[in-house]
Amino acid sequence: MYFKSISLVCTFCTILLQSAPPTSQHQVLMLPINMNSHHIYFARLGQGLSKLGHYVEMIVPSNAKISQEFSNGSFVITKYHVESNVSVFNTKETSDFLTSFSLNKPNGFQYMKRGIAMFNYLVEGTDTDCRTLMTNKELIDQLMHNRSFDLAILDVMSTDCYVFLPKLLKIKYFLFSISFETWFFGIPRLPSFVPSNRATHSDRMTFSQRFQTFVADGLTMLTYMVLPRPPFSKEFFNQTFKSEFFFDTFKNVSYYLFLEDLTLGYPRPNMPNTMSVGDIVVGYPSYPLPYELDKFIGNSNAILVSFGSYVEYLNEETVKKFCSSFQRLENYKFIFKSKNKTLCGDHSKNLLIQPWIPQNDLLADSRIKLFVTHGGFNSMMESVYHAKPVVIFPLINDQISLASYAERHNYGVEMDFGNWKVDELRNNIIRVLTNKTFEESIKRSSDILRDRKTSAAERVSDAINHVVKYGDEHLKSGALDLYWFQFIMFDIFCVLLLTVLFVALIGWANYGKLFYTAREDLFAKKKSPARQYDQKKGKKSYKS
Ligand SMILES: *[C@@H]1O[C@H](CO)[C@@H](O)[C@H](O)[C@H]1NC(C)=O
Ligand SMILES: *[C@@H]1O[C@H](CO)[C@@H](O)[C@H](O)[C@H]1NC(C)=O
Ligand SMILES: *[C@@H]1O[C@H](CO)[C@@H](O)[C@H](O)[C@H]1NC(C)=O
Ligand SMILES: *[C@@H]1O[C@H](CO)[C@@H](O)[C@H](O)[C@H]1NC(C)=O
Ligand SMILES: *[C@@H]1O[C@H](CO)[C@@H](O)[C@H](O)[C@H]1NC(C)=O
Ligand SMILES: *[C@@H]1O[C@H](CO)[C@@H](O)[C@H](O)[C@H]1NC(C)=O
Ligand SMILES: CC(=O)N[C@H]1CO[C@H](CO)[C@@H](O)[C@@H]1O
Repeated sequence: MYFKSISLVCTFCTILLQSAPPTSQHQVLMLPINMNSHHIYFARLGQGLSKLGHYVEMIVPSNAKISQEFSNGSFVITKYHVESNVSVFNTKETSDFLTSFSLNKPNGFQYMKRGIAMFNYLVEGTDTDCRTLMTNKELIDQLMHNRSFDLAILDVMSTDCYVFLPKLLKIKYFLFSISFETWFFGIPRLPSFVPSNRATHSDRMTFSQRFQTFVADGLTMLTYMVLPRPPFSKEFFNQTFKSEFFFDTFKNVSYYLFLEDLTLGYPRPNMPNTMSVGDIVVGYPSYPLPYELDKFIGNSNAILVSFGSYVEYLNEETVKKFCSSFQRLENYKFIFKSKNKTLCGDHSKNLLIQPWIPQNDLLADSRIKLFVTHGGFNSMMESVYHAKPVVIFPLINDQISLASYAERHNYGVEMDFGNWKVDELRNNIIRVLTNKTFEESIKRSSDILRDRKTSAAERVSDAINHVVKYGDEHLKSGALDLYWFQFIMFDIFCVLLLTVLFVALIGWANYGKLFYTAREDLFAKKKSPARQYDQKKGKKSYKS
């Protein structure tokens, strides 16, 4: 039996090797920002590309926490030394902000003020990482002289500083990440039918929702343009590399790779140099569960609970509520991802707490029936891929729009972190498990997701080969050379409106005169033949 399965696996390997020969061999440099979830997207892309024959090297700060499943992968992870031992995205300040935002729902103005301060803090930290990298002479020398990179993949959320590296190496670069502010990229994703990434609207919006979306998109763009950017870029480049620095971070991008998918978002247009590659985070093989997990689940139905790394932010009260919800569903086994083994005391027979879980393998397991999640993109994609219905507690950013999309499409139900009761969670879990609608809906989306001729990695690989071979000029539309107000035809509407106003104004200015002349005309012509003809035509009473 054992040998048979080994030989079966080997046959499978041979088939795989034969059917997917390396298509190309380019050297690709990846520079994600120092955020755990971004490391995952980039690492998945790195894995996929290196399987297709590319040499991929991901450069991250020494304090980056990269899941061990990637650390012995086929692509290279190079760390550079940074002073701090924790990324700005994982500090107490950041977690406090997230917690207070998701639990207290601060009011608009307060939130905006804190949000901007937070934004600056994160941008500053991200930029500091980059400057540390750029002044790491040894590593930069190696990258410049001991490799021959063909292309770089940067993070949409990176600062201008990150563009130095592809500039230095004289290579083209792609941007990869969630599709924020796509007006910048010259894609006609109009606010009339593309809800913003952090809103709960669907793609069929009322006037006021379209208005909100328009204003929100416009404001975000404006904020981005107006907010003080780290001022050091130009000077830093001048001093460190003694060369002139000119770039337009967004316009000089060869390709935009967006972490989005048709099964988790409304239909959206793309351009010849933009691509949706959300499916990069799914589709890799799953392995049997580790012994402890397998034994714990046994023959029961199980529910997976994971809030990603956000779980460390939950306050004690929230945690207690979760614990008692699990207790009240004693027919199910719960697997809860947390570093704190004693989170629920030691009472629960039906609860296993693990600091790390093989999420993909668990979701692939037929005994897992439901996923309680924060609705992060990776987690949502994995539940769609494995057709596991969800109960979602969205916290921030795109989790909010993903949750509302999922609820609208009956993938599961959405709950509010700041306001929920133990029985509510229990009832929702039972409802999602017993009403077949949820399972059927997500199964259908799973089929749609799996019905692709090429994998995301193959599509990106094709784009890399194409750009390395032919450049990117022919892929870029004229939209990139327009100002935003030209792009959304604001100027044309303004001219039209002004014309209408002008005509109306002239009309109005002449109205009095016109009216006066008309009256004079009327009186003058009272006895005119035309008038008499009119009277004859039938208005007898007038005649008499
Ligand atoms: C590392 O790779 C080996 C061989 O491919 C595999 O058996 C092992 O599970 C991997 N380790 C991790 C932590 O993924
Ligand atoms: C980071 O470093 C500081 C001081 O060097 C130390 O006190 C702290 O425990 C470290 N934190 C982590 C997560 O290693
Ligand atoms: C260049 O890179 C190769 C492999 O990556 C390594 O073996 C070699 O030592 C490097 N040479 C220098 C001078 O760093
Ligand atoms: C660097 O900046 C200085 C001062 O602004 C300028 O005179 C010099 O030309 C710059 N050097 C390069 C190479 O652009
Ligand atoms: C673990 O959780 C328990 C119960 O919520 C709490 O009392 C304890 O302080 C937590 N331990 C750590 C290390 O956070
Ligand atoms: C199942 O759930 C769907 C979606 O929420 C709902 O429309 C339907 O009425 C439910 N069916 C039953 C039998 O409760
Ligand atoms: C708009 C813009 O920044 N274009 C620049 C892109 O990069 C090339 C060189 O690779 C420059 O020549 C362009 O001016």
